[in-house]
This record gives sequence, C-alpha cells and structure tokens, in this order.
Amino acid sequence: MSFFRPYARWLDLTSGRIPEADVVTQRHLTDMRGFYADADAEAALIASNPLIYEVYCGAEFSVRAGELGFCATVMYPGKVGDEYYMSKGHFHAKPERPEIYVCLRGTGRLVMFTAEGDVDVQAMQPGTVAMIPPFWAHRTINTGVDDFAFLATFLTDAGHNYATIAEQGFPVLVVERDGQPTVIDNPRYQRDN
Ligand code: S6P
Ligand code: ZN
Repeated sequence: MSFFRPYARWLDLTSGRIPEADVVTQRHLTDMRGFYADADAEAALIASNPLIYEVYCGAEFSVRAGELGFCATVMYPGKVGDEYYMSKGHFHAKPERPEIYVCLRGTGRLVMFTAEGDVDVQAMQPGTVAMIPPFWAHRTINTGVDDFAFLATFLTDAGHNYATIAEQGFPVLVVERDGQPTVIDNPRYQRDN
C-alpha cells in the first residue's frame, strides 16, 4: 500500500509559521461574523476587516484513517470590544478524536468544553504542551500584545464541526478586565441545551 507518503516541513520556531505549508487559511473578522459577544464593537471594526489568525498546514490532508496531520496557527493581538482575538473554535466532526497543542510564541488561553457542560481553561506560553481529550470543543485566544502561535497535531479524519459554536458560542468568554484576561460566563450560552 503506497497511498501515504512521508513528508517533512520546516516550522519556524520564532514566528510559529510553516513557510512552505501546502495549505494556508486566513480568518478575517468577516469570516467569523457573530462569534464575538459585542455586536456593536464587531460592526465598528468590520470595515477595516482585520486579519485575526492564519493556519499553516503541512500538507493537504486526506480523511483516510491513520494519517496524522500538523498545522501551525498564528493569531494576532487585538480585541473586539473587550474580548480578545480568538479562533472560531470547534468540536471535531469525529468528536472522539483528541488533539495536542504545543505553544510556540506569545501568551494565550486554550478554552475547552464538553456538551455535558464541563469547562476547562489552560494558560498557554512557549513550551506549554496541552492535550485536548476526545469530545472536548476547543478554542484558542491571544491574551497578549505579541503574536500567539502554536502547533496542533491530530488524526486528519477528525475533521471540524463549527455549527454548534456558531450558534451559541462557548460557555465562557475571555475578556480584558482591569488590564487582565478574565474568564466570564457567556450570556448567550444555554447551559441546559
Ligand atoms: C485542528 C486544530 C487547529 C485549528 C486552528 C484554527 O483540529 O484544532 O489547527 O483548526 O487553530 O481554529 P479553528 O477553530 O478556526 O479551526
Ligand atoms: Zn481541533
């Protein structure tokens, strides 16, 4: 069987980018309308449409079982209202698939939750290795003033399920209060769902 081919890519450990990535995805504010809690702040920023984050993937992935993939995410510093720039966040389409994140640059948070209502927030700084268990949705947040970057590795058949998150977000938000990242409840999230 020859349908898997070995490959290697150079990950720039300083910037967090994979310069020769086969696939680069950019997410601007218009790609995540409605994800931030403060609709007025989003409307005020939408004309300038800031780039929030970029994802560099080593290769175009198949969805065949048994393939491990890796992607590096670089997230820029900024806020929409008092909510820090963040990823859309997702469950995996195969929700039982876990994932590992390795922080390369900056400071941030990895926020996770389960459909049963458990919530977990991990602080991320260069060198932090975080495990996202099966069935936990995950989102990253740049709480610093520099770029925040991390490497993710996962079985490529994990896929993405953004629909639940697009509807009502995460149970908690990470906002700036008195200059500090602070975790607060998300008023839009229905805990009994
Ligand atoms: C894939 C992995 C990451 C994210 C990336 C962007 O399973 O978790 O590569 O895709 O950080 O986040 P999102 O929520 O927009 O896919
Ligand atoms: Zn994931």
